[in-house]
Amino acid sequence: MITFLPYINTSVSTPTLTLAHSFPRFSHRHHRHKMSSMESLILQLHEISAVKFGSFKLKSGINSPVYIDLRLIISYPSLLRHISQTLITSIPTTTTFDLICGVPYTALPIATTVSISNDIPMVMRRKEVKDYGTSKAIEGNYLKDQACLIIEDLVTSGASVLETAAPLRAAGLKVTDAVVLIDREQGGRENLEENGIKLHAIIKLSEMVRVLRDKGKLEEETEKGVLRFLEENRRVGVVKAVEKSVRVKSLGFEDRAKLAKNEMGKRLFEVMVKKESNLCVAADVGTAKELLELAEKVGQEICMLKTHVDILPDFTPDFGAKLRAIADKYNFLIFEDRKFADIGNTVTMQYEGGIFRILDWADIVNCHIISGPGIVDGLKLKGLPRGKGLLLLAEMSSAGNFAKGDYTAAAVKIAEERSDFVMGFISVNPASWPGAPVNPAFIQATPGVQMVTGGDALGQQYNTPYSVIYDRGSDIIIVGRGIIKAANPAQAAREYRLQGWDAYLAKCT
Ligand code: S5P
Repeated sequence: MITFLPYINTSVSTPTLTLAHSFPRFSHRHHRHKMSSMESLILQLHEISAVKFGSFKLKSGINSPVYIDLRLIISYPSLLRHISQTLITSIPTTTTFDLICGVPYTALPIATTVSISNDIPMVMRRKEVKDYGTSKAIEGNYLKDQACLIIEDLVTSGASVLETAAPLRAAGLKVTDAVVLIDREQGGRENLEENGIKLHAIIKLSEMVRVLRDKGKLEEETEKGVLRFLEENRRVGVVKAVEKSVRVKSLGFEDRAKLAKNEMGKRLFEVMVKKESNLCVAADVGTAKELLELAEKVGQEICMLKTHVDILPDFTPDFGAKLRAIADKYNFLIFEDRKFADIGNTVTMQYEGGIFRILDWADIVNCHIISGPGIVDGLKLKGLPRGKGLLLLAEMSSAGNFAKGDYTAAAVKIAEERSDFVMGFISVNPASWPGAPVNPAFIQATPGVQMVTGGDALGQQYNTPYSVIYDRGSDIIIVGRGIIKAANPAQAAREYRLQGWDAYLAKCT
């Protein structure tokens, strides 16, 4: 029978309660006994053989001289309690949260123990649900914008934490922190940081081997072998880890340019490749003057500039030519977000006429399909002979919108039947569409993007560049206020471009 070292828990404090929404928020005091508690944990984990030394193949495909199997801890209730208390008391006081969520499956009992002994509500992520858009992906009660702390047993690349963070974020929860029992120090911290998640680790693998060596549980040779391994495998790509388990490599934009039937779609793919940019800036500024200034500032970073020309009080007939000059200088396409919605005959006139004469200067326009396929035929009549492209609004980013299910499927059908003019979709989660991935000849462009998830007061809902491109299967991030309201829009555009492009590369490598 195994005897454990004494349970060290004298400094555990009750959670600080402050009201956030209708649930209490939690933060935690310090852990006076961190070192001794940590050492004691390490020894106990070693004693139950949750830590093994030898040669083991990891989920990420690499061979490791150390293997950690924390599933065993459920057989040792006092150890499970010890781990749970140490985890929760190790989080900095500045970190507040409303809920906790364990990464399935090993961390579920840990999260449950934390929940019941600290009276913190828990939510659970259903591993088998693929569609993050439905509330069923997350079990339990929660409110939008509540902060959720992720609890994990072991982090290597951080892929599992990200797989849990994505549906939580998609459900409107804020995920900014994760606490883990053991950090294998193989890039998880960095990968998570890049995705806006701070990792709090109780035990680092290098510390663990040092403690075991100090306590005479490990040969010097073994310790050296593990430390060498860590040195040589500092970064396990999060992508590789995710791909191995759930993903198929996506086709690159170069190949998709060849598949595109619409000329403007082909050109957009080519611009994206050339500029290494899948960023579209939504230039929703107050005047035409500001818009042209913004286009100069962000031109270098974008593949496409999106306009709402009907909001510009100082619009003049030469606006189109001026914007075209900037677009040519920086090699980006102009997308007038007109959202046509009328019958075919009316939209032909709206496209071509009026004071805006959109057809003269916009490379791309979009339309709803609420009126049926005739709207596409109408726009095509005018646009196709002039080499233009059309995006169909298959989904929308705003809360409570009706563009889903059969409506989205109808948009795909209309696009397939008119792929000489339709170049793609405005979408939110194309990876969740029935039959996904849809025809790669089509481009997916997604609005509702900011560096952190959330929304505005009028129903807009935001996802991060990574989650939009990588998890939700889109191609282009459309960013408005995240860039135009930034202190330095040029720099913000650069940051969004890098994030968007990294996420694209992650899908294709
Ligand atoms: O569903 C949609 C479709 C579009 S085109 N949701 C959207 O937000 N848009 C547009 O994207 C919207 O009109 C705005 O120009 C931009 C989002 O701006 P942001 O400031 O919220 O990033």
